[in-house]
Amino acid sequence: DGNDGTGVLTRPEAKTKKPSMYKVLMLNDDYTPMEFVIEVLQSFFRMTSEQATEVMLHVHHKGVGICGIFPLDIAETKVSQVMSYARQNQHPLQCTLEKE
Ligand code: TYC
Repeated sequence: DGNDGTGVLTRPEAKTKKPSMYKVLMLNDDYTPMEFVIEVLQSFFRMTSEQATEVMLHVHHKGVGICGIFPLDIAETKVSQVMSYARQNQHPLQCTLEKE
């Protein structure tokens, strides 16, 4: 198969190829309440209140943080859900995607 000279024809790496993964990022702003960000992280990313608080504070201090890493379709759905929920509640919270 070109790797070990045994002429084996199977290519396990081709069969087990993983999908590209995407980071869902949360961006800081000056207006969205901390409690709202924590609620979003718990509702849409299945975090405990402790995990959600940790991620929210990281974003608050560093400007950006990772909510999770997902296949593209899931990541896109998470971003839409967060953006829609933030808009419904009139918060400027921004969420975006980045290829891992
Ligand atoms: N900076 C916001 C505040 O002081 C809190 C906040 C944290 C907003 C994380 C957005 O993604 C965010 N109320």
